[in-house]
Amino acid sequence: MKEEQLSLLLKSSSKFPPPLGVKLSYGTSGFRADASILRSTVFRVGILAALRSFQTKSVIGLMITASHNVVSDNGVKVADPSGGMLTQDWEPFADSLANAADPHHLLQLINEIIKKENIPLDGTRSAEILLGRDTRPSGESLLEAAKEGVSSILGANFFDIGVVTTPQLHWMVRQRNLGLKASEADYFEQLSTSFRCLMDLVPNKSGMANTSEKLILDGANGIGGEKLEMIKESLGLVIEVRNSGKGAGVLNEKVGADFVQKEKILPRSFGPNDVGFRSAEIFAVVWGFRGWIKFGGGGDRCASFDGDADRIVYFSVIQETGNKINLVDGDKILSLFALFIKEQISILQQGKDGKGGSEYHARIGVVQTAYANGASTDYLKRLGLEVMFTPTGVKYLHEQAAAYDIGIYFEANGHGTVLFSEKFLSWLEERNHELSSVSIGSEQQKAALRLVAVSKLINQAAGDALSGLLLVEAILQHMGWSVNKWSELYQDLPSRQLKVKVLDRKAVVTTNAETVAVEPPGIQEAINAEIAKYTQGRSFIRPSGTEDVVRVYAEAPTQEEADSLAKSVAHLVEGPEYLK
Ligand code: 16G
Ligand code: MG
Repeated sequence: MKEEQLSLLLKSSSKFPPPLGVKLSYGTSGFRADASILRSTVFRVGILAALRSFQTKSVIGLMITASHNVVSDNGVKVADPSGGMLTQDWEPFADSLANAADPHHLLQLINEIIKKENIPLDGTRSAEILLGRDTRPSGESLLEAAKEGVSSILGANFFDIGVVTTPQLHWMVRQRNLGLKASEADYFEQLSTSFRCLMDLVPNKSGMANTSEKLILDGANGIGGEKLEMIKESLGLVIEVRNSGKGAGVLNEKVGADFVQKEKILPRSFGPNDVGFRSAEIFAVVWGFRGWIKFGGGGDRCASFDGDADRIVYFSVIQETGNKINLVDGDKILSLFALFIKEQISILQQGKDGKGGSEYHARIGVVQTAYANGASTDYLKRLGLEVMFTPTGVKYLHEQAAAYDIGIYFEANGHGTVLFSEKFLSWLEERNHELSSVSIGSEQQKAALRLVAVSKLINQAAGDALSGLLLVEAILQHMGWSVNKWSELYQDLPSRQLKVKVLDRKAVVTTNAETVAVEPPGIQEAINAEIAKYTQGRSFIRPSGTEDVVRVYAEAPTQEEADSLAKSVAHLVEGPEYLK
């Protein structure tokens, strides 16, 4: 390392002493903690991002967010050249840099990374880091720390893209590295163009009555609502944004996708009045007809984003019960996407009619985690789809989905997207070309155009609530479905999630996509014995990647059984026998 570089690093890092007595770890989605202790961490992640950019000779992203956590928390994570999450090989570097006790130790670690990864810090290259942040008040000062971190590596430059959703940052990194347009205006343009293309291809517009009414968005008082407001005019949809973050509401406080999915109740600013008139049934005597008349078949469609808009769930309001909702979670979004895509692929395949259509057997894969409701997995298998399971965390699902021609992944909590392989997209383009010369406007060509539009609408870099919402909206229009009709694709099995505070969550070690606990010894046998008390019960435990707790999940034929199974498994975790 050159003298100039050395003294620059020593000087800047002495301004960011690490918090005393705290050990930070780069978890499922980067570092997260109370914002007051994160300045040194963000500074050091700035250094890490610069090193990664030099090593990969690509643009790297750095996002300051704590997603759905309380507003006083913050966090930081790195986006790799593909726009995906930081490669797992580099996570240990993140951990070691974040926990270095002083500037000299930090310098030594940086040197080790440079040697190990063969990073050319010889001043002949430059590096570029895109910096984004969510709406947290602590974001501004942490951004300054990130800037200092990046700038303390000679030749590294940052570009501040401002307050954005996490998926926007991922998208921009990907676009930049592909040499494509990458501004926010380009992002909006791509979303609205591909959305309108799908709307133009809706087959039977008269079937749209149920879905043409208002969509109400709960923006979690974060950034997503504001971004949706910015493009909604260009979409031709009627959208009302609540909890946009501009009013008095607090970020993620009793609002947002995480709250709605876990609590299964209405977020703030929503109430029984949000049951649309269309869902009403009235008893009528009209022209000799006597009976209940059902209007439409669904209340207003509501959707919730999380604070940084990489999660989305839908719901509708159940009038009779005050704050209860009919939750349409990530599993159902996944099922809707899978159904639509499979339908388009079958139409395309029918088109191999000897008119020059080239054969291609597109491999569609669906990726879920152990949290996926068992009913959704059954449904997807009934559709004839290949379903794979990975541990919790976007990086695992994303990696698995990328192995298919079309990989559809979602966590029940609303994180997910659809990935298209380059090979499949080139074939699709070719097929589209062939079809336009032999049967323009045919069903096959429309199916090809729809799939191309989906690949442009849905974020290829990361799960994106905004693009996910637009794809749901387009498919509902295509099907002529209300949110309730969509929800009837299958009936969720009752489930319960609990969390247990333990001394050391790492004492729980799992395998088989987190469905089996291999440590502490004996606990899985005890869980199995509890499960055996129920017909068709399912339960697992796993250490949280974001909180100091062990999570418990249980599913059973009735809510009472799911509750009691979860409770007895939580007891095992709490009890002295295994974890204390
Ligand atoms: C993070 C993950 C999410 C996962 C959740 C689980 C990303 C971008 N986010 O929010 O995928 O479902 O953690 O949290 O990877 P837990 O480990 O605390 O249960
Ligand atoms: Mg999030």
